[in-house]
Amino acid sequence: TLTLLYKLDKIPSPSNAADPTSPSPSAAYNDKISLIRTDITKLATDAIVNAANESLLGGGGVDGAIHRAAGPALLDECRTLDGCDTGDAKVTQAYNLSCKNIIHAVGPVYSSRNWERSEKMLKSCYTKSLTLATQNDCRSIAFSALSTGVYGYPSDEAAEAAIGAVRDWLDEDKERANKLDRIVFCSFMAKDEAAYENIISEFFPPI
Ligand code: AR6
Repeated sequence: TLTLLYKLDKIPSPSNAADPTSPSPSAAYNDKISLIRTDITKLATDAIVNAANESLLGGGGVDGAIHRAAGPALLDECRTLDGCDTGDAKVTQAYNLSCKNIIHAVGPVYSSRNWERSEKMLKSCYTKSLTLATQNDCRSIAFSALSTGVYGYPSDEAAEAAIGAVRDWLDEDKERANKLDRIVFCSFMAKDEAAYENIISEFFPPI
């Protein structure tokens, strides 16, 4: 299934990736990034990221789809986690899903009056999820478009925060970045896919 993701890449692979003298650090991570529009429960990345709520006890949207596909044992494990703060994430097993772990991230309910807090919380979901993935030996991760459904985050702003946070996390610690081979932004609605496509080259410029 990872092969399938590579085929669906919307970003050209760096043509000079094998050249160690190539001075293009800002593009060095392009071959790790994928955009895909699909049902995230079908992906076989090591980790998938759920758009959960603070109870971690399930809900609608992608959360409902993940709980249905994973089976009731997921809820049993979630009950032991004592919820999760907004902007944070917790990890579980994946039960009947093809991935190894589910990372349950709690995005903010969008507030236009307090967009700075919304952005900080959303970015925090992405960076905490990436760190959790590496701590759990996951080499690939697929994010759902956190907060862009019921929680009302505008797609363009959410895509910018999401991709920007991933870029910052990769740049922060190169050794840690190399623990991840693939980071997938998985959208479900055309509006979210378009938002990612519009902004991706700002953070991962084509070479
Ligand atoms: N695969 C991938 N993405 C999906 C899927 C799917 N199967 N289904 C929906 N999406 P939402 P939120 C997209 O509403 O805004 C829940 O009740 C969807 O198009 O699921 O963070 C939780 O329990 C959208 O882009 O999550 C919380 O209470 C994205 O997933 C609350 O909703 C997120 O939409 C969280 O709201």
